[in-house]
Amino acid sequence: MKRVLTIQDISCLGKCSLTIALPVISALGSETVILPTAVLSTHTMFKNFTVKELSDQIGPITNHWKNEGVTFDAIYTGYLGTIEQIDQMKELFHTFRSEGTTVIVDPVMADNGKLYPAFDMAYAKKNAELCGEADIIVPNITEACFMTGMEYKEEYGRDYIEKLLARLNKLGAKISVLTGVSLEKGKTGVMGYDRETGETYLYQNDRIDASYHGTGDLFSSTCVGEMMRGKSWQEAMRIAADYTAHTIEVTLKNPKKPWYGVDFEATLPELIQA
Ligand code: PXL
Repeated sequence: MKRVLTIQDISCLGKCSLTIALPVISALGSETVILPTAVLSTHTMFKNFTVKELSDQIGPITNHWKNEGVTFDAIYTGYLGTIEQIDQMKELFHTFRSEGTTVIVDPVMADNGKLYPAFDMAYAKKNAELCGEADIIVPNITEACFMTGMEYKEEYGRDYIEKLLARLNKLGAKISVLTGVSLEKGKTGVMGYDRETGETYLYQNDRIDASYHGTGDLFSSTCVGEMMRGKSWQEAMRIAADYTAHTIEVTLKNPKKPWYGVDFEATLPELIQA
């Protein structure tokens, strides 16, 4: 069985970060080791959320694992809280990366042209450094713009996306994947570039006019789980894009849907069997 380490916050209520990554990656058949970066009462789209940083636990926890001789097939980072934690991640990659380890960085910090409440430009710059250490990065367009200094646009053509991908590629990851890419009216999806093969991959599915919190985490967690099930990065991205869109559709049909996240619990059985 593959063993995945995922490092993100625990938003106790909110269906995002670890409360998505742990069930999804486990359900896809990998042992999922978690390293919580902070505990929040809810994600940061709620008002009055509480936060307890766990930066001081990262050293002792990882030292213990090191002494136990633990190894990982994948290391996947999502929402991190501080610049200091990004430095801690670089050290962690250095400690636990071996030849067979795939490092996936989702530089969670922004969407729809704006940084999330906890972050600033210094954080974005630091996240760009972390992306340089990864095998695969999966930013959305907003995050890619903050990391590369490119202007954020709501309307764009293929040229803009190719330029953004080229700039992302310069950050240093082997594979750069942009999410939320819409190159045709009514469509949305992902575009990726593999610097080793020079291959570009575009996948678009039908755009659903709804924006939900945690869907980026659902996409990334599904990609990680599927790659660990032996899928290529392109196949994993396609499956994850379809699964995320399908889950939004199912959520929209639920008359009692929560505003703060998607009903992935309802769709997970289909993903496992697919
Ligand atoms: O889904 C991304 C995410 C993860 N964790 C926390 C967040 C967010 C997005 O806002 O607030 C705490």
